Amino acid sequence: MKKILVTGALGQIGSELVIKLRERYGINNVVATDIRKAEGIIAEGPCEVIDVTDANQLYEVAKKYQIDTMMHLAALLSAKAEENPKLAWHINMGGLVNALETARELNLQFFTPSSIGAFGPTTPKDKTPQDTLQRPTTMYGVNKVAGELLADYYYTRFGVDTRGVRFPGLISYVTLPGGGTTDYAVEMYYEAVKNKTYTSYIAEGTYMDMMYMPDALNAIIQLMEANPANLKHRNAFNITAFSAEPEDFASAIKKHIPDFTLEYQVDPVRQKIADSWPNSLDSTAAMEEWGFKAEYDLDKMTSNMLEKIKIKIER
Ligand code: AKB
Repeated sequence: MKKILVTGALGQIGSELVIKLRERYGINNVVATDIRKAEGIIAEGPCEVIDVTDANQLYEVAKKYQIDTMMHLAALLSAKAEENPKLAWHINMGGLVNALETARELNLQFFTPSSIGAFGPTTPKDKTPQDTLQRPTTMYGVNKVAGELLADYYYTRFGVDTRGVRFPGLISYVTLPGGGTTDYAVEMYYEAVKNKTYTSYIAEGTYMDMMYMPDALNAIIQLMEANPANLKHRNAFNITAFSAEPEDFASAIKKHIPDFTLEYQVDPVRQKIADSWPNSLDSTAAMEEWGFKAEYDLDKMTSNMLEKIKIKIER
């Protein structure tokens, strides 16, 4: 990876990934693209406004900067996709095909994330295997499974060096997620610092995989730099840091803010999505094929999140 283009660069993952990639590969070697105009720290390096559903724009920008790697992050998340399934298909699938076509035409290395959302209610719920039944019941899940297959297809059919992971819920204090089902966990940390109380839209006892953003960024870089000879799966590696339900987050927060309280007002739409997802993934394939390892467990992440949010709010 020498010259990288990131789509969705202003989103929850992109806004941190761009900074990390620029530190590693040089500020001028990472082009941040998004449908919105970049400002602040992201705008200090090369930036372009791109609508990923416009194949030509994507191709022209990749060509202009002589890109050799694309990290395609632009997508609608699960809850937003359920609100507007047709738009989700247009952005998530239309954008992905355009990105893969650019990768094929310009011979780019390619990363795109899948998600725990690629599984469905008939998937084994605990220690979900790498290769298993995938019959998701959400539009986001349909997009993610199709995306995994499409990325595999571009590798086997055209030799495009496609790679990817199935992300769990990602937790970060830098940029808020938007329109996801796992977003409740991020909201809980902010509300704990601001008001010492949070009302969860996800029900007690609902386990989902989670990960702190630094581990997610390291996973992307490690996978992209991995020796291709060791990759049996290439796309859609299960990765996870820990599995947690709302009460687990509350207990971890209470170690720092003892009078924190958690209440519930369950949103049936997002709860139905969460109920269709696994409780916990098995990430053995990622560990064996490219050495994936998460550094942050729930307690370590909680200390860091609370400290960073306090600083951010007090500023
Ligand atoms: C979402 O909740 O939609 C995402 C995901 C798990 O893919 N965070």
